[in-house]
Amino acid sequence: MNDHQTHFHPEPLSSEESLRLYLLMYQARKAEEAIMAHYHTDQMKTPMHMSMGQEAGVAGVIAALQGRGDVFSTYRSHATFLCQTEDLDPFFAEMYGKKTGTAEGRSGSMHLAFPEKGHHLSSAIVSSCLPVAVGAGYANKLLQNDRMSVVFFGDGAMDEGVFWESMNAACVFKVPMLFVCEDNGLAVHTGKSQRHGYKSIDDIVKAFDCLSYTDETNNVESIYQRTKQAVKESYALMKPAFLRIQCHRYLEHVGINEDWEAGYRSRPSYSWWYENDSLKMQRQKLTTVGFEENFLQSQEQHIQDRIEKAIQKAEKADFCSVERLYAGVFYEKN
Ligand SMILES: Cc1ncc(C[n+]2csc(CCOP(=O)(O)OP(=O)(O)O)c2C)c(N)n1
Repeated sequence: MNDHQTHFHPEPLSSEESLRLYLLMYQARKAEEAIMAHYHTDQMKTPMHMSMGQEAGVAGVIAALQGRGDVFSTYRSHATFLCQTEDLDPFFAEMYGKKTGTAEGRSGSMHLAFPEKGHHLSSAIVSSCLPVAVGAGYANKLLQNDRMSVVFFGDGAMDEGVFWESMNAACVFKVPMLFVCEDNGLAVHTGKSQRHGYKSIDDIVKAFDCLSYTDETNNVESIYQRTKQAVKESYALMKPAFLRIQCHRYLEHVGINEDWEAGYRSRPSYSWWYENDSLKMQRQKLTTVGFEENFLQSQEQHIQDRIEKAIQKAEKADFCSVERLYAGVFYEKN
């Protein structure tokens, strides 16, 4: 914990904020459950890197930015995209490869982008969004537009040189922005101890001239509060903020299934994460702050209905024309 974090005494959340956080996570979780239910039809021609289990970090951070975030993400970006845009139609259309998708169906699950709604980029190339986010953060600083660049990445991104260059540049140029490390401890099947030549992400980040925060609670409200603090302090001190969120990836690296039989991890060692599932915890919280069961169920049903409608629309939509297939693709003629 950094010195400034000892003064972390957040205001209690309003019941509306608690509800909003839950519904953001619920939408991401149910959208992925719908993918799991429909994937076997083989109409979604895209590999799936599922966010399931990691929703609290994404919803907490994005909600804390209150619409002022410029979001950059990884290929594991279903939750990021849906929490930022709350737009199910282009999301599912892209999964089905249809022209109403975010990239006219040409890029699939790993490259979701909707700049008009603040979700600028996701990429299959590990770490590649980091320098772009630093550039956006620097532009925001010069423009004084009250927006905040935020880049989500996994602990595996720290295995890439460009991570260190991006952190360095953000610190040297005093860019107020958020680096959000979704630390699930794995790069595909390889744990941190086999990849990192240092013992602690928190300790090594503290050597930079930036702010650093850690959340290991899997509690969306805690992450929301911590991000609000990080945003405030990042602007006040004109420094980047690094937020490490400990999390657990529920499913296989790529695909819609569990993979305990692969042998690189065992379910019992993750029992805490299932007992403290972020959605389960937040739903319990909502009942303790007075939301009626009927009301919560109707809110959930509304989201389920929107997901079903988005899938139906995506199934019926057209593919983009052959002429559009290479539109926007950069190449040089010899
Ligand atoms: C530049 C680059 N190097 C290697 C890969 C192969 N690769 C795909 S996923 C992955 C692991 C990334 O782990 P992490 O960043 O922690 O993300 P997570 O999958 O845990 O969300 C690697 C090395 C890649 N896609 N890009």
